[in-house]
Amino acid sequence: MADLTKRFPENPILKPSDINPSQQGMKVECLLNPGVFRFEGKSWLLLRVAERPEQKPGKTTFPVFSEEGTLKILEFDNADPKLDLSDPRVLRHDGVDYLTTLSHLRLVASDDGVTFKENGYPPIFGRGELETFGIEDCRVIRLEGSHFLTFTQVSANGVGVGLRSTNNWRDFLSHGMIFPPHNKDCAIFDEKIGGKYFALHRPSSPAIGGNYIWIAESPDLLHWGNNRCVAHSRPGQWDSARVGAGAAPIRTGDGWLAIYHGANEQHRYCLGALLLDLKEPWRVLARSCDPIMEPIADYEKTGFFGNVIFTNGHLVTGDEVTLYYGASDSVICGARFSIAEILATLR
Ligand code: MAN
Repeated sequence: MADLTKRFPENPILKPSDINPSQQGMKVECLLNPGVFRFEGKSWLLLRVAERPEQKPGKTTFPVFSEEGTLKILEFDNADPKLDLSDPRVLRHDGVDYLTTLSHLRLVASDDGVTFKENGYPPIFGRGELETFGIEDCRVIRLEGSHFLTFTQVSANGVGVGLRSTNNWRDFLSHGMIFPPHNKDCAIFDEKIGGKYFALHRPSSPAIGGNYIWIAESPDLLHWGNNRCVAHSRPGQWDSARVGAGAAPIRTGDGWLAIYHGANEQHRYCLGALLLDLKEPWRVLARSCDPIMEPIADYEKTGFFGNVIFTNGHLVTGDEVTLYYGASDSVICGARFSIAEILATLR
């Protein structure tokens, strides 16, 4: 089946060479998975910028932050028998895992939703012992006059979900880690339901269970409880290995439309959708059988990590969702969907 998307003809709209490195000695290797929001009459992307030094022949060189926030460069010899380089995103040395790049978040703005440029707002870096390997894949919502950011925090302690808030995108309040390891893909609903905040999140259970979408509720955005499992990966299907929420679910007359990513054992990432009950959002009313979007364009099939479409940001105008996504973990792209068309495919 052809997917339901109208891709931007301008895709990719941003590539690594469009963004300056955060400091001398770093190279922007990949742009990925932007958070999306409106602010001061413009559309904004909060890009994930993945950097490392230019690679030297025979060596693998990558940056990490110390707990104090200084950048350290680590280097391994590719001939080292203790080094495992089988995944371009992660390396393992002597049983210890690292990321091959260090990610921070960068703001770009646009008047037309297609041409995005940096305009003087500061980059957002990982800080402290829970973010020494960087911060990634940020969801942004607006609630009660502030923007709230949920993002993946990575360090040798594990992978969890951090929360920060801001009123002006220059000063940030850190609310710490709200979902401890292993957890990522946290999308807070952008309105309260029955007087409570709700968030989709994705714990990983290595033995019994798997990489499933869960929902939690909170009185204050900081303390989350009453966790329930919402959606499993589905053996033998396109989302057989892992599923994870995209951006905040979209309120429709039929329920909350939650766009999610699903990957199979070959790490092919597609998008699908869930329809959640408006009042009891832990109840799934319907789900995509086939993906609503698959990696079929060249820029989605080849890159730093090919065959990946990953979204954590969109803007909604009436029936139209303008979805922004990372393609092949390399470049930023956009696509448009009709909400009614997605709903019509759910079973
Ligand atoms: C994980 C995350 C994403 C990334 C995909 C595909 O789900 O690290 O950031 O885009 O893998 O590599």
